[in-house]
Amino acid sequence: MQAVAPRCPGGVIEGFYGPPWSDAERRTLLDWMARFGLGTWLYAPKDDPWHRAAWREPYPAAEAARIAGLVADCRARGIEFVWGVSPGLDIRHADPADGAALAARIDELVGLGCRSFALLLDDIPDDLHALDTARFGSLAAAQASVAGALLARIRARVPDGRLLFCPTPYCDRMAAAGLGGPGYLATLGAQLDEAIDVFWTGPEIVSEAITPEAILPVAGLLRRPPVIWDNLFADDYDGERCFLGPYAGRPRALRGSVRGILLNPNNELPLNFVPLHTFSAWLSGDGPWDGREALGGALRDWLPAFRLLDAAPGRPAREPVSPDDLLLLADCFHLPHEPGAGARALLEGAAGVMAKPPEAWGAAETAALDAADRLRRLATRLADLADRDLLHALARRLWPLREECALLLHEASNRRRRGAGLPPRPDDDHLPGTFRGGFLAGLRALVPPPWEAAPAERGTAPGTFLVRPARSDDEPAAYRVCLETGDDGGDGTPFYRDDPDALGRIFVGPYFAFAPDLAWVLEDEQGVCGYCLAAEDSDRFYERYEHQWRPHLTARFPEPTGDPAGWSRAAHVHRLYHHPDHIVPGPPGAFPAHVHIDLVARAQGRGLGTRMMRIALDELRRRGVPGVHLGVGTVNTRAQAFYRKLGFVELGRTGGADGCTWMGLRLGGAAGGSAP
Ligand code: GDL
Repeated sequence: MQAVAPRCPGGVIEGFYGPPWSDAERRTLLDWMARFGLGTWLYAPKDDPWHRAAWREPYPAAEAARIAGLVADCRARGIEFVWGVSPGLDIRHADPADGAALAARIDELVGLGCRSFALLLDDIPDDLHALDTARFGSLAAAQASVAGALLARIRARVPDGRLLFCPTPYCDRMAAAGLGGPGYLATLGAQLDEAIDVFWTGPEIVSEAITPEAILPVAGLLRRPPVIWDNLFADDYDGERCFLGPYAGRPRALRGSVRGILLNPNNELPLNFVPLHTFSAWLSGDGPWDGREALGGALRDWLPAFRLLDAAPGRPAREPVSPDDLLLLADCFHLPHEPGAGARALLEGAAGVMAKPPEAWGAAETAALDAADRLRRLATRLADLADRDLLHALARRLWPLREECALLLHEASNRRRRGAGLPPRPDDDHLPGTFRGGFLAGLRALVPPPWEAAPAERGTAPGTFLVRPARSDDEPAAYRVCLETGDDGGDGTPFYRDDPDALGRIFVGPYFAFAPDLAWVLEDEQGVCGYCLAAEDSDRFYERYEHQWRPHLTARFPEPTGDPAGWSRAAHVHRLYHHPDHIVPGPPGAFPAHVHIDLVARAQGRGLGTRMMRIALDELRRRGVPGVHLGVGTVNTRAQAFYRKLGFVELGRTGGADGCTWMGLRLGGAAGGSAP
C-alpha cells in the first residue's frame, strides 16, 4: 500500500433518508461546523431527487440558485462543500449517454461554485446489466471506470477538485456477505484512481465500535485508508429514537488510521448539537476519550437553547430546564447500542418495580420512579420551549417518553395500593387503540426480531445457531444434552446406559417445571444442542424441589446399597436423589440466583456459551436480582476460566480437589453490595 501521511479532517454528511434539511437549518449547521472546527460538508440527502432518483436531470433554476447560495455560505465559513451524486439505482456504466449525463452534472455544479464531489453507490442493486458485464466484467471494475471518468471531468474543470467514492458494500458485514460480487474490494482497490478517497462505515452500517485494527483489512484491500462515513447518530432507520449521547466507541487512535471522519447524524438538525460538539472534542483533544465528560460539556453549552417561554404577566415563572433534566433526557436518547447511565438506572429500577412486591422496593426502585416522574414533567414542560424548531424536532420522541413514564408511575401506584389492600385506580389515559396501537404494534407483537425468532418458524440455516426461550416440548432434547455433556462436559452416554435420564432429573427437569421462564435452548439445523437454565431465588427453588420433585424421585429410585465402588454412575446420581446437597454460597442474600449451562461438542468454542449466559444474566439483572452463583467441578479449570471472563469470582470450594468450586457474580440489583 502506498504510504499516505495520516490526517483526519472531520465533517458532516447530510446523507440520510427523509426530508432534507432546510436552507435555514443548513446555515445553523454551517455555523456549528465553523464553531466546532468541522471542515467538510457532504451534501447527499437521499430524498433530494436531483441527487439520486432523478440524478440525470439538472436542478431547476430555483434549486440551482439555492445550491449556489449554500456553496457561497460554505466558502464564507471556510468549509468545503462536497456535492454528492448517487446514480446507482439505474445507471448503465457502459452507456455513453449516462457518462455524458454525469459529466453534465459535474459541469452544472462547477458552474454553481462547487469544487469537490462524491460518487455514492450505497444502497443500490448489486447486479450488473449484461452490457456492463460484457464491457467491464465486474461491478467494481465498472464503478471504478465511471469514477475515473468523473475525476477526469472534475480535474478538467477544477484542477485541484476532488472526488470521494462510496462503494456498494460499505461495511465489513456487507463485504463478508459478498455484496458487489467476488473480490469487489480488491478489484476496486486495484482499479480506482489512487486520488479518490473511499468511504467505509466500519464493521456495521451503524457501528457500535470502530477501531484502528478493524480498519486495517479494508484499508489493505482498498490500498488506501478509508474515510469513515459514521452513522453512529443517524436516526433515519427508527422514527421513535434520536441520539443525544456523546461520540463513543472509537478510540482516538482511529484518527491516525483513516483519511477523515464524516458524521451522518440525526435527521432533525436541532438535535445534532451534542453529536457535533462531542465529535469535535474527540477530534481535537488528546489522551483517552471520556465520553461522559464530553457529554457534560456539550450539555452545558446546549442548555441555553432550552429556555422556556416567559410566563404571562402575573403568572408564576416557569420552572427552568435544569442541567440534570437535560442529562436525563440525553441519557434516554443516548446512543444506538447503549442507554445513558440515568436511563439504564431507570430501566433497572423499573424492572425491580415490576418484579418485586412494593415492600421489597429499595433505593433503585425509588430512584427510578423519581426519574420517571421528572421525565414526565419535563416532557410536559418542554411544550413551552421558546425555540420552537427544537421543540418540533423533539416532539415525536417526547410524547412516547412522557406516556411510558406515566404508565410506569401509574402501575407502581396501583401495586402499592394492592399491597395496602386498596383497589387499583383505572388508567383512562392509556387505552387500547390509541396507546401502543396500530398496525405496526400488531405486527411487532406477532413477529419477533431475528435474534429472538424461534428456528421452528424461521428454519435454521445449516451452520447457524439460534438461542431462544425453551418450550415445554424441548424437555426431552434438553435431557439428551444433559446426558451428552454429563461426563464433566464430555459425552456421558456410555456411562449412563442403565438410566440415561438420571442426571437430567436433577439438572433439567426441575427447571422446566419450576423456572420455565428462565430456560433457553440453543438450536441448530440438527436440533437442540445446548441449554441455559436458571433459578431466580435458589432457596425457593430448592424448597419446591424438596416438596414437589424429590419425593417422586425417591419413590421411583431406591437408594443404592452395597459398596459404592461397585455402583454405576447412575446409581451415584440416584444416591443424590436421597441425599441432596443444596448450597447457596456467599454472604446470605448476595447471590440468590443460580444458573447452569451445557453445550454439546458441536456447539462449543463458538462464543455461544457467552451469548446464552449474557441473555440469562441480563434477564436476571432486569428482574433486579442482586447476584448469581454456579457450581463447577474444581478440576474443570477451562469452565472456570470461561466464567471468570464473564466476571464471576470464586466464592469457595467443597469436597476437595475433585469437588465443586462455587463462583458468583454481582448483578447490581437491589440487594447488591460491593464485589466480593
Ligand atoms: C445507510 C445509508 C445512509 C443512511 C444510513 C443510516 C450509508 C453509506 N448509506 O445505509 O444513507 O442514512 O444507512 O440509516 O450509510
